[in-house]
Amino acid sequence: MRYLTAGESHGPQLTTILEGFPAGMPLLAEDINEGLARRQKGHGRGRRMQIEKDTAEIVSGVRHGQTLGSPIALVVKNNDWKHWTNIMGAEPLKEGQEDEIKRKITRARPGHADLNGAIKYGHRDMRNVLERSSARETTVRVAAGAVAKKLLSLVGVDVVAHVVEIGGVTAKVDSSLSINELKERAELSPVRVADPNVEVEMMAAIDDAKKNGDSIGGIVEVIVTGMPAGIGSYVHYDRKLDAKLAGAIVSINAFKGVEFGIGFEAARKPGSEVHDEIAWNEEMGYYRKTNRLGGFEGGMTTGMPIVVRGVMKPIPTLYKPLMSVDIETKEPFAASVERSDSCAVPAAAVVAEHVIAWELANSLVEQFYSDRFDTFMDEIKRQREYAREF
Ligand code: EPS
Repeated sequence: MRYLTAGESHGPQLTTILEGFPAGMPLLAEDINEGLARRQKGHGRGRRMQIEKDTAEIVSGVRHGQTLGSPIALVVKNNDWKHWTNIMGAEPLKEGQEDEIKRKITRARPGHADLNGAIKYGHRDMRNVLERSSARETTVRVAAGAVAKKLLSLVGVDVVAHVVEIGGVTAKVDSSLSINELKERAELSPVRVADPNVEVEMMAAIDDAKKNGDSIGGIVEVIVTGMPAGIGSYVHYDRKLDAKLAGAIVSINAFKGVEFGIGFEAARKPGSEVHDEIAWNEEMGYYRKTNRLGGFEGGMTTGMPIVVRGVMKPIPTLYKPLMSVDIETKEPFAASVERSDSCAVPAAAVVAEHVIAWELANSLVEQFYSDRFDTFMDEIKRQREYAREF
């Protein structure tokens, strides 16, 4: 499967085209809108989220609530577009209209795509870069991932994300919580954290950052249950599923690192405390007594829950800007100040959940390919039975 996204942050709409879903899969706009609404939430978001109310329109590939096997096109309109029609219009500017548009952006924001993007594409107005590099694009990545999540839910795979750290405040998550309890707790939290004891402290850290014109980052965790064992591959580097998940996480705006299971902690422990012992019983088939490797061995799923974490740097748009250089004069200047969020970690957790869902759905479609959704589901069922008895 593959998907493309198109759209500028303040353009008329965001679009995504998804290819490769089997025909006959149930799909409703509300399956997608739930994810979009969850992405808009979170303490620390700026004013833009009060302007938008993201909903997806399914404009092709679905008829009477079922996928057709043809490309699925989804559109999310930008409500803010009405304030930007002159600045962002596709038509050439008319005589005298130059005065109507805002100043050119010539002072790159450190940590953003602004300067590198301007050099690469030859843009003298860095708005041409920031409109597309904006995390607004994650809206349609969530829309695409929501269709993937629907496929996963129909074959018994559950994906949930929660926040485990914001601005140095760390959650202690009760490991006996079921995935559903975790999901419920995170959903009720304004910072998407499952540990109620740190919620207030996290919100205070966000408020402090905002008051100081600053921003803070954090760590999100995605947990997946129900993936069959043996998905992915060990035979070639570009078929390793954990590598694809790692790529998906680091492709989210502002994400700088990724780990599975105990992650970087593995560097500090002997092998006997890192690897998971293998066992078998009638009900589960093969399982691991622990899950320190986070659901992967040799680039393939083990059948244990997948546990993947990603680290998000603080958003680089600062109301207290860092120093930069004006590309017109080459003089030192404070970077441009643009409207932004002071912390988007809770929203980014939702994005992480959806980009992981996409990779997992893709891996299943690749391994159990069928043009028809019913036979695709049968194949997965057969695989589970086979793996249990193997
Ligand atoms: C973003 C800047 C802000 C955020 C935006 C990401 O947008 P604006 O420039 O319109 O204030 O609100 O995030 C979204 C619009 C979104 O939907 O998540 C940026 O520069 O990355």
